[in-house]
Amino acid sequence: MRALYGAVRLAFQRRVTDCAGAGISCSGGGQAVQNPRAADQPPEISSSPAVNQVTTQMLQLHYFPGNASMAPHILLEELGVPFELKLVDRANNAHKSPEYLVLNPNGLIPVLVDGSGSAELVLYESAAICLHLADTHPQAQLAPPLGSSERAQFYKWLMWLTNTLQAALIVYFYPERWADEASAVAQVKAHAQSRVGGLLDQLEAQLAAHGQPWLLGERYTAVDPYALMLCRWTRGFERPARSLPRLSVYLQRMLARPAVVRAFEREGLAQPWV
Ligand SMILES: N[C@@H](CCC(=O)N[C@@H](CS)C(=O)NCC(=O)O)C(=O)O
Repeated sequence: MRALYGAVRLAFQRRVTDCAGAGISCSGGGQAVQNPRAADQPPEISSSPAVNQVTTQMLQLHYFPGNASMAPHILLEELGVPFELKLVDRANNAHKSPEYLVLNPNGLIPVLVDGSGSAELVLYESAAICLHLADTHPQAQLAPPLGSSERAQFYKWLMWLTNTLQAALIVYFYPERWADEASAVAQVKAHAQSRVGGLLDQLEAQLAAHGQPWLLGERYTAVDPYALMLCRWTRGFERPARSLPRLSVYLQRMLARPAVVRAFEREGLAQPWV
């Protein structure tokens, strides 16, 4: 029975998925969406791919494959700590349900629930979750030392990714929120795609400027999975991130990390991943 659940779920996730793909997108609009866990739902995925647990882990990530939950998911895999993935049923608008709105009044994915402190922490905004995971696991060195100029650059890039690149991508995926007429919606989408193109050039220039493996330079930090997540969303663009020479090598380097592979596989994302 479990094998059947797995096959159905995988088939679903191959067909639909992330913000950039056909089917379910960040907008939730477009084609009708199937519910991967509609009938006889299997338990939530546990942190161990081998064992599906129903017990509550101290860290719970509310996610949807390929969505803005991907950067925190990769970081959780990098940390190697126990956590639980809770699939948000976008097909049934679960992210707009009263229960979910208690967790995130914006009705957006992701949410992290962290029960490791004295009081349970409920946190939304992907970048904030990434910062929290880096702060609470200093041994993993996912952020440069506090007060250093590298730390300042780390803040700059994380804010740029979430406020500038992600914001432009969100306009691309939700153009109907910015215009009514079909032609105007198409125009908004085209402008957003063109703006994202210029922003990808900035990422390319940053990699060219230091010639090092990761976005900040020598050191892999929390901004890297964030950049991967957003670059992946451009997969369907006329000029996707993978078409820029340095970004292409960088994305392949990211995809070679075991934690990244684990996250993509557990989300059931089909190849090509970028
Ligand atoms: N700034 C938010 C944006 C999150 C976001 O837009 N998530 C999308 C999925 S990629 C979503 O939940 N969309 C549903 C909607 O807009 O109704 C974050 O980074 O957490």
